[in-house]
Amino acid sequence: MQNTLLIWLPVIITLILLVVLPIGVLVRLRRRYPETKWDWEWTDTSEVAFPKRFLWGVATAAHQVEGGCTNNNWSRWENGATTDGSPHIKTGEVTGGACENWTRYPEDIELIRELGCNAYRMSVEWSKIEPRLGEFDETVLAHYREMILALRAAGIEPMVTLHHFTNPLWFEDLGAFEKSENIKYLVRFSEKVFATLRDQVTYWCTLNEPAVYASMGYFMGDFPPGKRSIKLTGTVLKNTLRAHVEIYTALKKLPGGDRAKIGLVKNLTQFDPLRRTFLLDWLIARTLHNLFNTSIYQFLKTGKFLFSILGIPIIRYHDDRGKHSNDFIGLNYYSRLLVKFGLRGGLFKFVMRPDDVKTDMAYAMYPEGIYRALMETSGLNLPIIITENGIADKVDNNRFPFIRTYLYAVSQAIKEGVDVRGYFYWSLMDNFEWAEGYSMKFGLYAVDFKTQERTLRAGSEAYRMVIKSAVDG
Ligand code: GCO
Repeated sequence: MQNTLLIWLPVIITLILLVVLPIGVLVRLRRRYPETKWDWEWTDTSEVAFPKRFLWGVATAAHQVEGGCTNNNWSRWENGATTDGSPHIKTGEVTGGACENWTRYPEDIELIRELGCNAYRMSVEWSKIEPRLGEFDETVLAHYREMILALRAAGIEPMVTLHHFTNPLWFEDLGAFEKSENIKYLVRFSEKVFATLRDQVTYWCTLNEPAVYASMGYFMGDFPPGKRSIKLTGTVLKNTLRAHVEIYTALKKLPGGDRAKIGLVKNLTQFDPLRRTFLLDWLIARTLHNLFNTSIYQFLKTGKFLFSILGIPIIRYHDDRGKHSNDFIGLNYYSRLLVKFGLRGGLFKFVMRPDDVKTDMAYAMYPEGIYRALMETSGLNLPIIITENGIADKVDNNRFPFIRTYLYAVSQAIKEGVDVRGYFYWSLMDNFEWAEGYSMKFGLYAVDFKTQERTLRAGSEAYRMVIKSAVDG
């Protein structure tokens, strides 16, 4: 009897380790993280309901639309090339005049009104306001104040983003967010802008997408400064979150700070396993989701930031103020990424399924994902404002169904009790899409960059219709 046990024991242990345990883990993972797929053939996307006092907006960012952003980390990056000589911007373009929104903003405000929008999210360009360390250009601040007053005069609620990926060259050359001692410069800049606009601006976004800024600039290397280090990525992400807390704390102390509604803007991209019965796909997907989504939400919930891989901590940081650093959370949502493990090409790659409806960017439409993102974000117990959602669609085939299906999914989350206060479509008009140059057409209005003519796309009608029916009731 004892010999039989000794012979069979290793076999039993092996079976448990290689079969029973993995199956148990898979069952738990599939149950805890369902993929959510709806049958759109049988869904009436006109069945939507939104709160009466809802922000219906469009979003842009200074560097992408204004023109004349010539002294920041991106203008230098756009004129640079990788070690093999290929340009940093895939199309070889530079921002240049962009949409000339710096001078054409009165016309653009009219376009916002014609959509039926009551809100507009924009950013202010740090390198124009503070071209040299400590030197603030009052004419630039006055220009932004004129823009805000014009929005107000048009009955449009402004939302101002203080940091949207771009840094003045002097800040970049000091090491930007690689060094925590540089955070004070962004705080001082934020206080200066707040003092200029606080009587007109209620909604403030501190930093746009810290995880995208950190991962694209310090891990993928596709954004400036083009570094590739997981440790630096964690450090920069930590310091951008510290900057968010410091800005929130500083602005709340200023006159008008108590009335201001201030929040961080988080891009939530789900990382899902391509093969839901394959543990390695799950392992990588959950690791990426924890690094770039959960680590930030945990900090905003608990004040504890843990940037770790397979339980091995890379960066730890603790600041209890993190728990109380938002009056709302800005959510940017586009899609999810399907992860496929592979030994070739760096352990994993992002893939799409044959039946996916592809966008012009390297991801597919996935309206159920904004529902999932809202449910996950509601765990912060904060009002949510969708600060970006849109599609790059040059031929305008999918813009109409994109808007209808994603807004249906938002409405479903609201029906289930998620506190959504507004929705800003990305973007008002075609603009400079960072490393993609001008190739990606996100605009509700197409822009002819030779003539600067704006033309409303047919697919954009969906947004006007939804706003009209929501506002008219
Ligand atoms: C971002 C930025 C925007 C982009 C938009 C489309 O998420 O990268 O906030 O500036 O242009 O999201 O990719």
